Amino acid sequence: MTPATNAPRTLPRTCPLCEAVCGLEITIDGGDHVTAVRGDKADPFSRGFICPKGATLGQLDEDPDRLTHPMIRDRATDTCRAASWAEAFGLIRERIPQLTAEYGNQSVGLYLGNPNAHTLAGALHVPVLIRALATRNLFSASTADQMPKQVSSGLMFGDPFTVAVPDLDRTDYLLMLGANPLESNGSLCTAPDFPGRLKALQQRGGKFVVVDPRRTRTAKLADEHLFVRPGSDAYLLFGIVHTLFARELTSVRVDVRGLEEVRTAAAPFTPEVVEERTGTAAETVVRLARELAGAPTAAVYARIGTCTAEFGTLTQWLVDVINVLTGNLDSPGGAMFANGAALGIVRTRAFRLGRWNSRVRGLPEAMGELPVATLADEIRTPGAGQIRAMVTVAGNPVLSAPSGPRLADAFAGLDFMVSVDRYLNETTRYADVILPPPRILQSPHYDFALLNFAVHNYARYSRPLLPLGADQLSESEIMARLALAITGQEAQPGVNPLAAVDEFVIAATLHKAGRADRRGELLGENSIEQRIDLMLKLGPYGEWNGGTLNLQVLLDNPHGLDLGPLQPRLPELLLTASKQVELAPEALLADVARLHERLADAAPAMVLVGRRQLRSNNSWSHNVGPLVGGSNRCTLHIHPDDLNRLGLDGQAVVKSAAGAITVELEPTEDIMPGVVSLPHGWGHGDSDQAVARAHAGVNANALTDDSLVDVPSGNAVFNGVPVTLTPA
Ligand SMILES: Nc1nc2c(c(=O)[nH]1)N[C@H]1C(S)=C(S)[C@@H](COP(=O)(O)OP(=O)(O)OC[C@H]3O[C@@H](n4cnc5c(=O)[nH]c(N)nc54)[C@H](O)[C@@H]3O)O[C@H]1N2
Ligand SMILES: Nc1nc2c(c(=O)[nH]1)N[C@H]1C(S)=C(S)[C@@H](COP(=O)(O)OP(=O)(O)OC[C@H]3O[C@@H](n4cnc5c(=O)[nH]c(N)nc54)[C@H](O)[C@@H]3O)O[C@H]1N2
Ligand code: SF4
Ligand SMILES: [Mo]
Repeated sequence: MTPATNAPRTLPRTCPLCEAVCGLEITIDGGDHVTAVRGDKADPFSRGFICPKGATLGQLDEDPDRLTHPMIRDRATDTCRAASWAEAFGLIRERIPQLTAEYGNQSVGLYLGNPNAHTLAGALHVPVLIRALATRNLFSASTADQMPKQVSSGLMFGDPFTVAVPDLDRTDYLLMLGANPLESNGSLCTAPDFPGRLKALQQRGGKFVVVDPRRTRTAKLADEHLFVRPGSDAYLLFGIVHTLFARELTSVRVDVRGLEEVRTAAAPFTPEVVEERTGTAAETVVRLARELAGAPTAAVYARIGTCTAEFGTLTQWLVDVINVLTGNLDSPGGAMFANGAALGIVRTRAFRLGRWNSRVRGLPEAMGELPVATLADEIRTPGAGQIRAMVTVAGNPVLSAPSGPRLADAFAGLDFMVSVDRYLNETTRYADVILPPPRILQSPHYDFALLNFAVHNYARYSRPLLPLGADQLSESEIMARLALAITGQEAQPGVNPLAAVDEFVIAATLHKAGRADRRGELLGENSIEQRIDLMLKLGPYGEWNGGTLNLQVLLDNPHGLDLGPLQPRLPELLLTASKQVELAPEALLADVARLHERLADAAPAMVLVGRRQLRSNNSWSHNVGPLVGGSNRCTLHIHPDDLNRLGLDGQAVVKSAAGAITVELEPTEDIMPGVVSLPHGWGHGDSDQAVARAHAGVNANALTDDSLVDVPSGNAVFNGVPVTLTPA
């Protein structure tokens, strides 16, 4: 790649691995080898914080098992060989248009994985691919993750991206459910050094309470930890809402509609009813309500443990209902809305749910997507509109989607599959063509998505630290070329397809902004930078919007730019028809009946939940030596009482409605009796990645069941899955 002619250098760059967006200082030798990664002390947001994943970013980036050339699979022998870009795109250009000509656009499905939220290509150039495919069979990790929050925000505020985050640095009281930021570093709450921010909360006299069926590292730091039966958070939060009304503790400070409807909906969920279902004592429910109402400022925050559950959307809704009822929504120290610096998609119409439905199960569309829990159905069920080919970008749904092995079977039966991925892995092994992105350090970085969920307004742009090699394409260019190939087109000689895409977007954006004559003023080395400059200039701090921000300002501040604490943003943000916060959206009130009905069902004797591990990153960090082993192993946490009661030792067979696996047991007092926990992203037994194969683990999603979803959002259910355990 780069000849070793440079002097060693240390350069700043944002870490792209998780939502904490830490600033890093990366030392590179004379060539392209990373010799050290440290936290960037000059970053005003992360202030030098780094975790073990960030510290090993160089090893991940230089992983000898990563793909460096396009790969083409020979179906007869099921072997992959390196190919040229021309051959790879040529094959796609031959196969996909054939399928769409015969079976229509719906015959090609698209799955977008988590790293798309962390790459510039994911934000700026995946949309081109979506437009080229023009398929309703669009799926992503969002419906295995945060869709319930986005649906609830969409219904309450009119925009699914208007997501309130706890004002972590100023709050006096934080009630946190189903999140473990000491391991995950936070999610839908961009907060580098989350642990330090929680300690600061305590040091300034505040309190934080964790609700989790496991006594996590976060729970141990907390002032109080409450065990909760998996999947029962909506009852707990309804109990708090009930109490706020019953004891006249409400102090609503934003303009809302539907207060009485919420009071009525909460009426049946008395603290006593809640105790029965959640295991949380009635007086604790009442005390939590009093503490939330009485604290000078307070915020409720609930994350993946509560999203990927049977009542995910109701839970997320109730979080914001409580934030409203206690006078903390959009108020400093409460739950607030960040103001990202880059102009995003300008929405003018209120969010609508279920504009169309999935073909096989009739599940509702949300944000243009269908639930990943029905992807296998759409591939396997014959008929008009059946998916016959797939494109996956930065995803590993065989390990990350519910009923993963069923999805693997479905992929195996496809006519054609293309994956854009760093690795040949559990998912991409079914692809006919794999297109590899370049190294992380060869890619530019700006957190278009995550900075809209930050606990402090901030912006940072990183140029690529290393140039592309002669035979490499940027991931953005891969998207542009893939979009062409899918529509049967070839790049015109002398035309860079990426620049053409960017030019189109720039022209349209300038036109919409009434600045068509300003094209010549855009700064930047290439069309991507010019797009960023444009989004910054038109953004809330932008030079073309009464402010000073543009690309040059970020280039002059390579360690990041502090844009100040969160500010109240209502009512301007509201896109609801009423221009009020919709506290009781019909689609959610309708789902309360389901919650109520479930009260009559007996709770299962044993349920499965997930967990994240500090040195793990979903499914794709297990090939980095220093990250695997020790505490980072794929074991089933089980309470010793359950272990003894069931006569288990060493390993157990875990069975669910969806499947069975044999797994190593790890007894711990830190989990509720009646609950077992298995991390996801493991199951690398057949992997070509040597380190990952040696630490294979098992696929937790062989147990999760794709027939179960959170009804309003269609989100997958990973927590509270009924299981039985028997000796292995
Ligand atoms: N049981 C259970 N299942 C879960 C969860 C759980 O808690 N429990 N969590 C869910 C959640 S929150 C999520 S977000 C999903 C994640 O689900 P996915 O996004 O499907 O899975 P990842 O493991 O993140 O896989 C990312 C893939 O992208 C590739 N990759 C990495 N960087 C890049 C890049 O820059 N470009 C490209 N093109 N590829 C790249 C990796 O090699 C890997 O194949 O899993 C979900 N699944
Ligand atoms: N180190 C590391 N960091 C990561 C990731 C990773 O894989 N590893 N993944 C990233 C991704 S994609 C995401 S989305 C975020 C997620 O970030 P977090 O939301 O913080 O995710 P977890 O650490 O899995 O914490 C979820 C907690 O929910 C608990 N839980 C399970 N079921 C229930 C329930 O029914 N009710 C309640 N109240 N709690 C429950 C689990 O025991 C667990 O402790 O993390 C990101 N950061
Ligand atoms: S916390 Fe997240 S962003 Fe920060 S260094 Fe670790 S992986 Fe990177
Ligand atoms: Mo996620």
